Amino acid sequence: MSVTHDHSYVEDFAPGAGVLPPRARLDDDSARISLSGDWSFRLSPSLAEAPDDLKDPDTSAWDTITVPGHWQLSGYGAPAYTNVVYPFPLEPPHVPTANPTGDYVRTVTVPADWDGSRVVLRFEGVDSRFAVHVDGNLVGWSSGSRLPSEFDLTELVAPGKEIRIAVRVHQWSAGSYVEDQDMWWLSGIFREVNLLALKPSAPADVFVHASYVDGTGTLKVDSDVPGTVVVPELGLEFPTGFETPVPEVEPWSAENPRLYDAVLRSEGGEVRLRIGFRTVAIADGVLTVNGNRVLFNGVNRHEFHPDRGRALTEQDMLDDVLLMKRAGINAVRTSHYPPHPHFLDLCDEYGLYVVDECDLETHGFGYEPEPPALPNPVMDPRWQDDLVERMRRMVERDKNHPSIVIWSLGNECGMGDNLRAMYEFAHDRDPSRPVHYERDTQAEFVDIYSQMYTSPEGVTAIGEDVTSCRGLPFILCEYGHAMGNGPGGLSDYRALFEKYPRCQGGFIWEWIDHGLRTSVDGQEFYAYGGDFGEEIHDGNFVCDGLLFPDRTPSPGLVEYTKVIEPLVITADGKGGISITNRYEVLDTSHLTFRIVTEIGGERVGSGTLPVPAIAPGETASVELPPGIAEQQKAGQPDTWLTLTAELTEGTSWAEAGHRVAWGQVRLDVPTGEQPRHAGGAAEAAGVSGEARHAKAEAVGEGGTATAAGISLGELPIRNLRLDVWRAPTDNDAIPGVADAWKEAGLHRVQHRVVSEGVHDGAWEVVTRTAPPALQWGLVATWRFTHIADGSLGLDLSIDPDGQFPATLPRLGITFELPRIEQVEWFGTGPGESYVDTRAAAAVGKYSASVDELQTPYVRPQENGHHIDTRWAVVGPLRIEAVPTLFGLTVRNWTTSALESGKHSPDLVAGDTTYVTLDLAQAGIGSNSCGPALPDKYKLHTAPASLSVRFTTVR
Ligand code: IPT
Repeated sequence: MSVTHDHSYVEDFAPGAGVLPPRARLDDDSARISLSGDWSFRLSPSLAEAPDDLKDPDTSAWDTITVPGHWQLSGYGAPAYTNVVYPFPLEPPHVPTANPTGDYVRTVTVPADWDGSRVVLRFEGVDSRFAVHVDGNLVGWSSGSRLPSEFDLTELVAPGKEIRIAVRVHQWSAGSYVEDQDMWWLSGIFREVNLLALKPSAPADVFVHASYVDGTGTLKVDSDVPGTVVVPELGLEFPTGFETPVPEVEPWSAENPRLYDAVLRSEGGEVRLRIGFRTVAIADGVLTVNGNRVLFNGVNRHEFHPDRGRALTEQDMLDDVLLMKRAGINAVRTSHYPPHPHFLDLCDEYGLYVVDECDLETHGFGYEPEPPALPNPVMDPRWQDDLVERMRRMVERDKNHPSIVIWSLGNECGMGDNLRAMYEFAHDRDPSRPVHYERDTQAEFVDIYSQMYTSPEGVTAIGEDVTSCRGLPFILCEYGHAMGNGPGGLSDYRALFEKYPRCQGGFIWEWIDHGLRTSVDGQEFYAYGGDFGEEIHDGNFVCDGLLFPDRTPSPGLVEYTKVIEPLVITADGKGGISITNRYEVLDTSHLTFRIVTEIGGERVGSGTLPVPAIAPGETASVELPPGIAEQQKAGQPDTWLTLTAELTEGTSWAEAGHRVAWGQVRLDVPTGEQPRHAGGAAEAAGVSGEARHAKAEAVGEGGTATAAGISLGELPIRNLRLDVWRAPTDNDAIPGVADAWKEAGLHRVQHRVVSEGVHDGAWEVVTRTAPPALQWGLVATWRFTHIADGSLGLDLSIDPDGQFPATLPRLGITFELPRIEQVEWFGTGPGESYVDTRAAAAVGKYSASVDELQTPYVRPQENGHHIDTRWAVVGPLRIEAVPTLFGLTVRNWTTSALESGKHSPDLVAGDTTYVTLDLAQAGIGSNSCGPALPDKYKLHTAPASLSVRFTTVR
């Protein structure tokens, strides 16, 4: 048990010892041996229990582990999730004695022909701190989990001989204090390890400077070993260290990521370079790339895979990039650490603007702690070397990526001199890129004004006051918290980014849900905080992405895609179609425009629409082809035209035919009065609608209606009742909105029949729906009428009574049917939609199974609503809105099961289907981390009515 060798480095403030200076990651022809694969592995629960045998370990009894990987996802220890709080006591630089220690050992033979080369052992990422031993010699130690470290082994190896590498990795270290990112705590060698042979006569560090100003490029390549730069495509050949004008060159941008292959030749070898000419500038408070204002349609990306954690494969990274490009996303903030370098290669190649963020967060200390609270590490001089070194390691590694347009110091550390020192390093070393840090709230030193989760009103104020914060360009480095159902209200932000030049977009929080694939009793689900027995944790706050853990797009990504699409297609108000090009550099000539017209969801025509090339920023009005203009004149109800812009030819990121934008125009109403939906208004705020009194007899032979339910012929429609509750979304629950609704008793209302009888030719039932113990209620009058065609009409009117709550989660009716499988409807789809998440909902006719109608949010919650439904066929029952539209929800479990479920296997279908027709439902918002739901999306309690007809279909 005795520890004889020195482990004091675990709690050292320094960044490392015995490590080589950072340099650019190069694609060169130096020899290398990948050390990915099997290593011998042993996990000790604490440092004290880790045997002191790394000089000559007997690994015969050890396990085998795969590198790269996290030990918690390889069968050792357990993942743990906290957001802000540290899972250990705050007494930097100390860490708990129970500090899991992973020892990795493997051998490798240094090739005989490596004689004369420097032999370097390179780690791309080890979490959180590690020491390297080679053949019993301690080589050094390093820290900075998401940063590379290199060790010079030259003196310790002999060509042709085998060496034994032993790496001791510590779960906790002084470094953990500055790596408090909102994610799983996962340890180990999680990125590649390589053994490199560097020839002294070959470049080891290169800095490419490629700019583009006023149509002309300039190129200069600095190299630690001089050589010649050759760019065959440009006919260029010139020495390193010299600046060369490049007159005929295409610039690099996210939309047109033009790269030029180049090679740097030196005596000792070649370095392949991919050069993108581009200039980032800030002028008049606007950030430009090549002179064009950029609007960041961005996302915050953590590295995540549900089985591998942050140990991503190249395919995982490509999947992310392709999904982003196909969604029209043009920017990524690498929250909150430098990503695997291959991801940046992909961003260069496919075209994504990158905010490369340093591996730094100290959120759990508070922003500006005052004594006696401990200083935040960014204020404490003992951390300065480590923090500046972190910045240096990122900038040096990544400086040659054209995709990186902004450096970011880190996230959520408050303010301190160490940040200023980091800024100064980055600014001096690379003046070509602005530097970002959101908690420098007054922009004392940073080059960009940045906030997170600001309300639309807040963004408006910043847009209006162009001199605030030194007049710098403004971005939302985080907004649109994509936790669970949502985010809502994205269109409101987009409008502001277009209105105010300095408001240059933002980055949705975040890209992917970090749910870890787990199974219990043979049932698979995605685990979140607390599922591994953590004592302190932050539950499902780790699942707040636009993608589900398996990278399936959530409705949030579908919505975001629509909100940021590069063209806006609407009615032009003059009988034609207006198309606005929102691209930064592309015109529309790469797109084919397809028209489909439908009447009541049935296709009546299709074709292509010739559209002249529209330049970026321009709007064109296009006349409808003659056939369609006639349909428009005919004015049949629910005649819709859908215009889709598709890629004419395939690109590197999508096939020909990929849809980049679409719009719908309703042809049967004057184009000046285009509705956003099928039919009349059903706004969340106050539902109106004429009760339609069918000229019919009171419910007779065909259907029966009582307070308990109705039946249509043989079909029982059970438990028909008013419904005012939804399973709280994360955006309802976290800010306490759902608790306020519960205080008003909305989750447990009771129903009382006040009266029933025949009135004015209808069977009229009056009910009062009210919570126990409270004095308010909703009085509903249900008028059932038998209609000549055999259907049953329901005219419902609702009046709140007493001290009713100001807002409701929903106002609808719910009933039960014997279990059904399939639903067809005419309204909005194909995915779910709510009043503030309906941009992507197109009017049309859809069909889906009840299973398909459920959105599998990692923590079960309200989902699957379709706003503005005109009619639905739910199994044997047809429901038609006359004339008001309803929100449709169909599921095979109750709201209360949905509410109490912790993971998807908790939701079990029974033999009953629950159908809810909403008069209105509250919007979604993004209040789990963001502003309150805007008033306009709340459902204000007010008198309301609904008219529907039920028919059986066989
Ligand atoms: C913000 C963090 O920067 C981010 O990492 C994440 O935790 C996000 O919140 C919530 O999911 S910080 C918050 C105080 C606004």
